[in-house]
Amino acid sequence: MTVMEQRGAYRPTPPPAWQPRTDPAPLLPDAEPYRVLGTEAAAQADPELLRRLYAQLVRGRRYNVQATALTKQGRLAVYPSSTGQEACEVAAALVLQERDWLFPSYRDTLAVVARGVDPVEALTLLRGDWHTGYDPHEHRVAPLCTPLATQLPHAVGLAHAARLKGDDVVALALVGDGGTSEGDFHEALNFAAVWQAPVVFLVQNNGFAISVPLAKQTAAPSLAHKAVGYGMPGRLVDGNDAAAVHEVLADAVRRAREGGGPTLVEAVTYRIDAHTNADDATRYRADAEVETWREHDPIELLEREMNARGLLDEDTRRTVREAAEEMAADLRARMNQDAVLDPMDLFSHVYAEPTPQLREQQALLRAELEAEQEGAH
Ligand SMILES: Cc1ncc(C[n+]2csc(CCOP(=O)(O)OP(=O)(O)O)c2C)c(N)n1
Ligand SMILES: [Mg+2]
Repeated sequence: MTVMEQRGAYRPTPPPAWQPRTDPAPLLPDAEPYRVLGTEAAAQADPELLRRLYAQLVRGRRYNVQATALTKQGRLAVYPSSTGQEACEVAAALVLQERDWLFPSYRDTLAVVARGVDPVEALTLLRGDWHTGYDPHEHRVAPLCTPLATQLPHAVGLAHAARLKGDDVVALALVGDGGTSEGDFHEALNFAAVWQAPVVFLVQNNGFAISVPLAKQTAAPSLAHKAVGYGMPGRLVDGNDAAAVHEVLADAVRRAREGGGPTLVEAVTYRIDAHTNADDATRYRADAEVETWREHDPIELLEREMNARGLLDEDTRRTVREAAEEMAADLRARMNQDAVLDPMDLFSHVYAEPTPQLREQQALLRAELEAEQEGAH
């Protein structure tokens, strides 16, 4: 049923954001990114959560390495690695309830897999085989979005619709620092704040939009400050501190669920690998900068904390490593099988009713394929 058909039920009450705001102070982000690991706050972190985060971080890094290797073997067309950003990916997946929705960008395969999507299906699009590759409804994960920031208005629309229907659903949308310069970012945040939609925006500020550094992307004091202009809180967090990202996102998700409206979270992190396997990052950034960030590695930060609290013995470490290796071996084996594809699928799902041009192209391709078949006999 469309919204128009259920017009009787479509009676949104004016949301609280329609009250004029006078004090921007509560919306402002902290001056420094929030940290948990290595601080006094770490003592409060739940050991079980730290163990889950750790297992997923290790698995995620192994996934990035394996997927990158598959591009070199010609098994994967392109892979935007999130090595260095695993804490954001994993925290975003673990913070949601089953009924919530995740809206990823092309760099967020790890979040998608950590939410339960099959590791091979999550690569279908990047392999160039088929549309999304997985059923978005199965795990409530929207398609990996290649056009920058378009996933944000989708997330707001879904969250707003869920709220109108009375469904207890929060949408979490991921976007990069470069994506914050898109019109879709503005439209999504403005709409979400005015309507107090239950949505959380997580900006992974990894320092670059391909070769464009953050300093050329924005003149704002931080990306989190952008929240204030829309009338929602902005939070700044260390994006390599899995416990901190999880805590900040958990607060934002809770707030959204309780009707408090959207939050913009900026996670300060770094893209250790090149933009994709097709990019040469040495052309626009110095190795020394990469090395500095390697010393602030999300897995090592968590390991250090867990060691200090006696939460990581050699057995646990081995079990986690072995599980990651098993996942990688399975990914390798299945990605090495040739996909069986029907070239005519190119025309499926383009429009509900194919246009005359599409029909014409479809007929042309069919004729060519038939001629090829005949030639083969
Ligand atoms: C609308 C749109 N414009 C341009 C591009 C080309 N493009 C692909 S990735 C990228 C950089 C995005 O950087 P950022 O948002 O920081 O994300 P990151 O790749 O760092 O995760 C650009 C410009 C695109 N995919 N979509
Ligand atoms: Mg970026």
